[in-house]
Amino acid sequence: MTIHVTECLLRMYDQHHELEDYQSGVPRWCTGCGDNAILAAVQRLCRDEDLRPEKTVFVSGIGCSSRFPHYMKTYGFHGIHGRALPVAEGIKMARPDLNVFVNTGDGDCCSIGAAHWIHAIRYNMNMTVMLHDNQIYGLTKMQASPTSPRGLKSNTTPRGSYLEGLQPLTVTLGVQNVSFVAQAVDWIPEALYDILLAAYRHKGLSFVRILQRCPEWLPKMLDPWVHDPLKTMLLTHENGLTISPNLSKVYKTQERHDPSNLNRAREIASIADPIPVGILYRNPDVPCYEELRDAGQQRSARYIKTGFEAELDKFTVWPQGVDAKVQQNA
Ligand SMILES: Cc1ncc(C[n+]2csc(CCOP(=O)(O)OP(=O)(O)O)c2C)c(N)n1
Ligand code: SF4
Ligand SMILES: [Mg+2]
Repeated sequence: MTIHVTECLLRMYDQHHELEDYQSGVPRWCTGCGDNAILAAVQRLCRDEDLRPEKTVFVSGIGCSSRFPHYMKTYGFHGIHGRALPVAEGIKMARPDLNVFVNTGDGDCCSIGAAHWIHAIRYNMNMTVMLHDNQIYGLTKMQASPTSPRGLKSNTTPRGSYLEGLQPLTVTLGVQNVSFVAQAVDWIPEALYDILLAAYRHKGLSFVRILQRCPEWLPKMLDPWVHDPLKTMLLTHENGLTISPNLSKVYKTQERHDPSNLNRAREIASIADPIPVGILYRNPDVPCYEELRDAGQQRSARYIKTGFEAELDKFTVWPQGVDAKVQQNA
């Protein structure tokens, strides 16, 4: 097949995307909200990986962070509180060819959506899940979330929360079929970008917990870590995150961690101080549910209609005598 030069140029033009091709609207998040940094990293990733906007979908639940799809010029589904993951799985099942991203808050994922979270890890469908963990319910104005630290005073815990915060990484790493787990922080954009890129490129469900600042309700909570680079532990490895000399100069607390080591990943996951940043676990060999099920096979409208009608017919109350006639003709 010969392709004309103009057609070739047109195709190249069509396939190349700039940042603006992914930007939509003006984010309504508060100034200094960590969600802004996550959005910037994701838009850069889409541009650099040249993701086709019409082949890309962002799914969210409800919360400040769940406004994410509105700011991406791609397909999006701003869903129901806690239900981002099953919606994303449905999309992936019907259209495995799409790039599926999920943006979920700590309330959305770890509280009301906790059951879906566990099963989504087990199903291991190929998608990138970002947990925007600000350790509070932001949108509904400051209720404690499962990841809130012990002692946090909030509208639902006026005397301080009684329980230690749930650690999303240890939970995820404990689920059967887990295939990719990483941690990032919104205030180190270079590492955030590299981790999201590795997550996107992983085949399977990649779960990235991002510690995200909420200056509106918890203005100083993460300050000790933001202002003291020694309180961040970069996880480096040739099969994980390789960091630039500049970043290495600033963040001197480092551990060489091989992401294939699940036991060490589980130990690292429970470290709260210093905050581990990097890829904790990666296993590219875990099968994806959509492949096990041969998802996305094109079925004709007629095939679907016939199957649907057959299902409904099971519950039909036929007038007397008709039943036998139907059976004769069946
Ligand atoms: C079924 C249901 N229950 C409760 C709510 C109220 N609600 C909306 S957002 C939210 C919490 C959001 O917190 P989080 O997921 O951490 O997101 P953030 O706003 O912090 O980004 C709650 C409880 C709702 N919208 N729907
Ligand atoms: S309330 Fe918190 S999480 Fe919500 S937009 Fe403002 S800073 Fe961000
Ligand atoms: Mg939250």
